Amino acid sequence: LRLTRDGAEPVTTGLVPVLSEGWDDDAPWTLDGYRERGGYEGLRAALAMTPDEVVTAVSDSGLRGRGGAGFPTGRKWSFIPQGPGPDGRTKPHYLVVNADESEPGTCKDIPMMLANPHALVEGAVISCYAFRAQRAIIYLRGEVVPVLRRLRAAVDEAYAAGYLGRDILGSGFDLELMVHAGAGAYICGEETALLDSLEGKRGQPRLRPPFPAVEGLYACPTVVNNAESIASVPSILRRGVDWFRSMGSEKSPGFTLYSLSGHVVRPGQYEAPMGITLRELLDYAGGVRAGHRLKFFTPGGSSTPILTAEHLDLPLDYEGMAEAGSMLGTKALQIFDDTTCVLRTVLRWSEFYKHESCGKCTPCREGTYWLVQLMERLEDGRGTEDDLDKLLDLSDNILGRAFCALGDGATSPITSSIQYFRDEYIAHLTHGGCPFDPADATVFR
Ligand code: L3W
Repeated sequence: LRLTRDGAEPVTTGLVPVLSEGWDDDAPWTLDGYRERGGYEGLRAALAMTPDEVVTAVSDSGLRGRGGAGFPTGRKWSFIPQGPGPDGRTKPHYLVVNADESEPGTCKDIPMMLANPHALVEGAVISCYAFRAQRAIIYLRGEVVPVLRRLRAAVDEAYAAGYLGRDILGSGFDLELMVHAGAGAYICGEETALLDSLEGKRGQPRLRPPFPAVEGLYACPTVVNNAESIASVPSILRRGVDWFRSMGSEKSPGFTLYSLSGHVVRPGQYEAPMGITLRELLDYAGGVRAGHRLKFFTPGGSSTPILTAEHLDLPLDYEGMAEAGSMLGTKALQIFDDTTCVLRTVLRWSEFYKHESCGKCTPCREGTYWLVQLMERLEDGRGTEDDLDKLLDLSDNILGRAFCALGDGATSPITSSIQYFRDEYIAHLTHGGCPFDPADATVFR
């Protein structure tokens, strides 16, 4: 463990269990277990400060949204209007925790909430105290019933212990927190579709602006933050801004959960300082499975452009991934070795986006349908080189023209795979189908 720095350089190496601390203990999810690890000390520290001081601490820490976009958390909180509006009325404020984890390959929030639900509850209380909200809702992916039970049990424990409800720890601050289960639509992870879903409507994205911070749930100021972002807050209050900033880089400070899946020896969650490289994470994960080499990977789920072995030594942070032409996203590192057919993988993702497109806007609704048609033809060996150009043209017409990030995300695996593996696309055409020996290329068939 290297939680502090000795020299001038921030730590960007080694594993740093913070949210994943105690995961191997017996029943780490109980309130007692959490308190033994310092749980709810961050809340006590926060309640000894003014709400504005808490916002300042989180802003100064540099914590950025862990759901994919990396928006500064403290800045988002500071957008919440305080005091009466022009009509003299003060609207209620809401915190909505986005725990609708559904991005392909993304698997960090669910294990985090299973093992450490109180970190999320404590983070929610601190956050609501900071931007003066008296209602918090955790919007959970509906399929994960064990997580729903565990979160609700943690919320009950927190109410009984005085961390939720009226006059929290004698501070005079009141907060009601509820856990809501979604109904299984990927689009409801988009923050405004999520809000519509919570209001009982069909989950479809809203036009922004107004951003939720101004007009969110029931047209009231609402902070929507990813579950990992909120669960990271208590550690900042407990251990301090300097401690948080001792990890990662100036623009991407702190620790985060990296999820490794696919062709690695030990898939799972690896919590490390921002900016660790995939090469180092692969060392912890036992490397790519024996006898094979890395072919490509996603840095943060299928919506982030794929990268290849030439990017193994780049920092896995917002700047490093942008420089490589990709995005950090959800830090869902899906590892694919040399037995993988790129086209088959991309087609599988395209089918996902087509299935999950909510249909509200034409570029995404029609575009994802045509992406699948073209990808099917190419993968099957029935396409032409013109189809490749058509795919790129179609992607160009979806990117930036869809109502929300779903359309953009659908184009990422297509354009990036053509960038790095055009030869493999051509090989499918000349070979009349997948050129891999089916005995080797068993994956994803
Ligand atoms: C107030 C402004 N608020 C921006 C807020 C905005 C939102 C946040 C980020 O997409 C990405 C996407 C996926 N006043 C504001 C403001 N905000 N300007 O900041 O906003 P934005 O539009 O940059 O991104 P987004 O729509 O939140 C998220 C990528 O994440 N992704 C998918 C993730 C999926 C999951 C999951 O399943 N759990 O996380 C993967 O990479 O492609 O680019 O809150 O309101 N002026």
